[in-house]
Amino acid sequence: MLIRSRRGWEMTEFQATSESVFQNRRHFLGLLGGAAAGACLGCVPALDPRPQPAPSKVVGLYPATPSTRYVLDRPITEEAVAAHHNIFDEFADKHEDVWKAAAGFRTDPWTIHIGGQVREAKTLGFTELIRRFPLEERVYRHRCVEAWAMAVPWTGFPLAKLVEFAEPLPKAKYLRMVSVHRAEDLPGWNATRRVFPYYEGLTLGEATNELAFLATGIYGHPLPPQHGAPLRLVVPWKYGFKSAKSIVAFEFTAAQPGTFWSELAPDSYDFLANVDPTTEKPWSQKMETMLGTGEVRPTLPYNGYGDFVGHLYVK
Ligand SMILES: Nc1nc2c(c(=O)[nH]1)N[C@H]1C(S)=C(S)[C@@H](COP(=O)(O)O)O[C@H]1N2
Ligand SMILES: [Mo]
Repeated sequence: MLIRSRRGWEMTEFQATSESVFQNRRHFLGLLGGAAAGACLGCVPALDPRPQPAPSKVVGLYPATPSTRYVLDRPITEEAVAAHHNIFDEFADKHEDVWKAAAGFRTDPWTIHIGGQVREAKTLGFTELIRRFPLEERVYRHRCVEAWAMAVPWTGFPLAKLVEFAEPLPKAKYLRMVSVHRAEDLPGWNATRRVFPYYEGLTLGEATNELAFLATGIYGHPLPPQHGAPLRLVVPWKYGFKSAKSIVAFEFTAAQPGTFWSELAPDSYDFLANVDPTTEKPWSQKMETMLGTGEVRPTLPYNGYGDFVGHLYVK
């Protein structure tokens, strides 16, 4: 995601760079709002999406059985479109460059740490972790705060299963997730003054809601690196930036943890970041543009998932 504001300690010599990035963002949003939206987003690149070849260890897990519980109100986005328009700032700033910068990123072996307020901290390999949970396929809408949207089939398991496995202590009230921090393999790590690793958080009520999903695959095969291999969060009622990619750690906390974007730009992003058509933050969220088709649709409260999650936010 491109940056809209800088941390207080960021120095003015970087202002010019940040401003030009901001201008690009404005240009992009202009395209979304205007007649050019279809031209900009509607083109399917003639490139191969280069999914990760299925490692032998996961053979037999894909494709997983599709769930019929979650239904879409729009067509599924073409795989090549979704695979070439990504936000993964540790790799590259431009959406269309992420898949190239991420190609060949090593995701095996991959170690995951589960700790904080839990009965006993655990460290285990990705394959060992996912073998514990039956995988299923779910189609979900995805809504980025930049006002583009897509609809994709994820493969994975409910985050609630991982929470159960972690055995949180009664004082655990939040779940913090941390993305990969192998700086030497992430060409965007030092490209801005943002401080990686990327980190996100949910309340335990959100983390155990049935919609909260840990994806290991997309379009019937393991995740390619640009989508957050080998394991990423998917919380479809929230803006896309909540869905941390390439997770290496889960930490249960008593206090609300900080999150990457809410700490970078607190006036524009909040901890909850639920999709909300009535807000103007960081700009109007009233409409959204589908990737691939350029179709413009009204934004739905909770991205259309209010029946599942609305009760979490009743005051
Ligand atoms: N580690 C990490 N996770 C991330 C991001 C990121 O830059 N770094 N971008 C977020 C944003 S803003 C969005 S919209 C989604 C995009 O997911 P996709 O590229 O698979 O569509 O990933 C989210 N997860
Ligand atoms: Mo996003």
